Amino acid sequence: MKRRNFVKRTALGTLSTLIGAEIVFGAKLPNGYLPLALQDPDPFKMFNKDRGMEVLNDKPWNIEAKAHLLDDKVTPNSSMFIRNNGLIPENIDINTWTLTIDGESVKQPKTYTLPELKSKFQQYTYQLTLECGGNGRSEFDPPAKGNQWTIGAVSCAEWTGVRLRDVLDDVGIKDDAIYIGYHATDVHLSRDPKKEPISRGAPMQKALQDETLIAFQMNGKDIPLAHGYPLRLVAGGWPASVSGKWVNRISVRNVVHDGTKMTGDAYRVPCNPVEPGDKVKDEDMCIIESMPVKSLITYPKSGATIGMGKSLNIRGHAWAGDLEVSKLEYSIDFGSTWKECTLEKPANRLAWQHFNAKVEFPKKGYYEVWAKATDSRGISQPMLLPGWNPKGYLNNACHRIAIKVV
Ligand SMILES: Nc1nc2c(c(=O)[nH]1)N[C@H]1C(S)=C(S)[C@@H](COP(=O)(O)O)O[C@H]1N2
Ligand SMILES: [Mo]
Repeated sequence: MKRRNFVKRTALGTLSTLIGAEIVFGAKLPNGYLPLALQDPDPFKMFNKDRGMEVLNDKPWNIEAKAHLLDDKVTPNSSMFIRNNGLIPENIDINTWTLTIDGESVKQPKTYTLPELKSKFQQYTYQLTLECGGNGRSEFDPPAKGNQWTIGAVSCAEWTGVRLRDVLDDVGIKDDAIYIGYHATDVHLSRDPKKEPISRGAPMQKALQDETLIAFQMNGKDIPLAHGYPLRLVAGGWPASVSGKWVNRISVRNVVHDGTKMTGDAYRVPCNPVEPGDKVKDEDMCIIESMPVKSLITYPKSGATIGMGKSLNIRGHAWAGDLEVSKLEYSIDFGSTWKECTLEKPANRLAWQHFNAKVEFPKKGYYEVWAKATDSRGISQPMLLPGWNPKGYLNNACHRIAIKVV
């Protein structure tokens, strides 16, 4: 009896420690009951995500969409993938939040509050495609370590903010500036405050583009916490890792930014093709810049059934990094012949483009619809896997859906 009480009290003490507060009525806790505060969080509720999304990792949170969940022209928060390298910052106070612009190549560092940023500079709104460099990683062989993204690590939301260029102009940049690098308030998985989960950037030419924003709104509202509240860099068309979330400092560098995940195999690929599985020398690795041409069939959902004699209206989106998509084709015979889809112009530069087509099937049976986009330089998506690379980046193979005609 005595011993049981002792055990119970110790367990209660442990629970209180885990929660970080005394459990006031702890003595009344039903036997075996786990306080809500310690129950596994429901990521779909926590992040307002569609329950059809796929959780790839919970430490840190990495969640991807499915093709049919990306059917909207502008991606809503509910189907936007989450890619975190560290822990989401807690207790953000927008009243004390600042953005500092510093680095070797600023004349004088300068710090802005959120109201200053919003009032001092003109605001712009753009639809911007953000695709994780590792989207499609799951297909590479030999496999690459990291989150096994299939096709859902891409989004095109509407971002509102100020131009990074206008802010850099206001600060004053020296002639030797070649790169910017961001710093943010998310926490390294080790919780070591000296380590950054990620600190990437882009050459000045990308930093100074009209569409490169320091954003404070997504789809007309405050940016959701998981996507960078209250301030985020958004550089559409480049690996989304350039678009720093929870940004509080941007350094203007006179060298290629050397922050966390700028070096080694991170967001770098062999400058020239290699054999699958090859070891690649550090000096033969190049930083990923503009993303390759790609497309996604978002309607219907793969596996759909259609009655014989009916035509099928397919639709989806296509994007091509810094470039425009100039042609979209589909095939129902595994790539032997292709027909053209109707392709819309982008809402603005770096927004994905919508396509649709009316597909007819010759007889009952199993089909696959493949989609292939071509960029403004005439470069098309590969039908199957593109070049292998150590970390499984840049898989822009044609998207395919299965259709049964009955
Ligand atoms: N501060 C910070 N910014 C970040 C990341 C991060 O872990 N921390 N992940 C990057 C990566 S790798 C991607 S693909 C995108 C994902 O953006 P999303 O979660 O809003 O879809 O954010 C980028 N910005
Ligand atoms: Mo990413």
